[in-house]
Amino acid sequence: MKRLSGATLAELPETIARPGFVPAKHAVGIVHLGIGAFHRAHQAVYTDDVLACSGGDWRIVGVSLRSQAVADQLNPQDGLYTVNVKDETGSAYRVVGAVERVMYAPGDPEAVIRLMADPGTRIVSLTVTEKGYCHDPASGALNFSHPAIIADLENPGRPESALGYLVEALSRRRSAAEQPFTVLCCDNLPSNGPLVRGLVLELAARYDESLAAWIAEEVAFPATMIDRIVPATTDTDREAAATALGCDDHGLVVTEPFTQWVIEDRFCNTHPNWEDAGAQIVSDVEPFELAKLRLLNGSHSTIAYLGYLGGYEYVHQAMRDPAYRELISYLMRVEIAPTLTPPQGFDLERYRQDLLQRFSNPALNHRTYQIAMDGSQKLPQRLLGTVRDRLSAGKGFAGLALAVAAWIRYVRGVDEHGARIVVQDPLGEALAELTRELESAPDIVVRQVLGFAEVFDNDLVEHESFVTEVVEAMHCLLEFGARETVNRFVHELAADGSGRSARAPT
Ligand code: CS2
Repeated sequence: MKRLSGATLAELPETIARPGFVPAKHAVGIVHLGIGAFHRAHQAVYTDDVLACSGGDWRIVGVSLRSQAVADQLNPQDGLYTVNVKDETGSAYRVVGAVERVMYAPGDPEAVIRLMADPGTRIVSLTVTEKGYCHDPASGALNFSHPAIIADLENPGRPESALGYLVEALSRRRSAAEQPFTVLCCDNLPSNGPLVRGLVLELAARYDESLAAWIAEEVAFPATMIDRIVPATTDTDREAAATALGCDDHGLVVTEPFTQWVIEDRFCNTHPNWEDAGAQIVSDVEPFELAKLRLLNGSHSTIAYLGYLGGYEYVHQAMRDPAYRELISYLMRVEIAPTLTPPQGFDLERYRQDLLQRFSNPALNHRTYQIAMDGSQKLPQRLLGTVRDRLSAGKGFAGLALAVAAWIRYVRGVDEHGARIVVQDPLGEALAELTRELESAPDIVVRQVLGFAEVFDNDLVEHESFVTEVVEAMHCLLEFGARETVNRFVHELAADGSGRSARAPT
């Protein structure tokens, strides 16, 4: 079958939306590090809309830091790919033309640095996942013993990490007396802009204090809140797309109708008018970010661990289980929402209802296993900050403790039938070691894990009430399994007038 490309674009059926601009007429203004499915379904779509409505030289060169796969998918297609938006009411396809090409960084790091250093590049954006920042997830400090950071320090002209690329490219901009690019982090990290700024400054200072001072002075790192659920594309998705398009698309991404992007108004160079495409540019992103990380991602991780352990392959399957749905609804309403100060015009209750619906989207096969990945990097901002706030407010956190227990049970690496779980996590080995005796000595093991400072910092294990609650949840998980534990939990909520907070109606 033919493949999607500039040459086949005109042959697509009329029902397929295509770029509202002539791609070749627009130069590149954005270099994006980590061009995975999320970027293609989110920032690239906003940029595609801006190109269509206000033009400008804002096409994107995607960079893959680790794998050749996306370059192989998109380059033979002239950067074109399709976004398939679907839910229970229907499915629509749209071809995106914002991406010019994809570079595989390890193949030619110098070419990537040169492009980033080129004054035409006014934004370098990133989605390299939480672990791509080579930092300690609990403290936010750069991990100088990370192999990629060691390699970058030895050989700055041939970086491996995203931070290494940023520092080297900014250094060249400075040497050439050129205006720097804005660094736009689009990963689900707390205060993502300031966090990345801190990491870049830490690394830069190791090379040259004056470079760090220049970056601190001249370069903007806006914070962002990014939101769109984008499961990994499957062969079934690709087959359905081939039928709809009449050609193969190796770069297809599948997503939900919902999309949101809130960007801090802090740029050191020009930027596309993403507002024209529905993004919000605001002075303070933090309240949006906190609400999203805690309500959406915190619930997502809870569904992922309890769902995976309970035998639910997909998020929507777990959400069809009334007990799971009730637990997630309760968690958001009673334990998480009260820790948030919503931004003006942001209706938390509405957001919660929408999330229950988004998680239940039966057209998206979002694997619990996919979300369960890299938990050590995700837990602090998704669940543990909320636990800390609940502790200091003297409020209950039984649902959060259950989620943490489920994570510990998951990283044990053995499922409820004794089969191996392939735990994908940069700290997976240390966690496997820590949890080896979980079944025989749960109390000791839970306490040890909660004392694992890379994830929990040093404070949480000091809170006896928290430790006890996680231990109790673990006993339940080990004795009854995840599904029965969730059942019991919601029954207790229904019956309970004390201890745990009152039952939350869905
Ligand atoms: C998910 C997120 O994989 C995960 O950990 O929780 O990717 C989630 O789908 C997005 O943040 C939604 O905006």
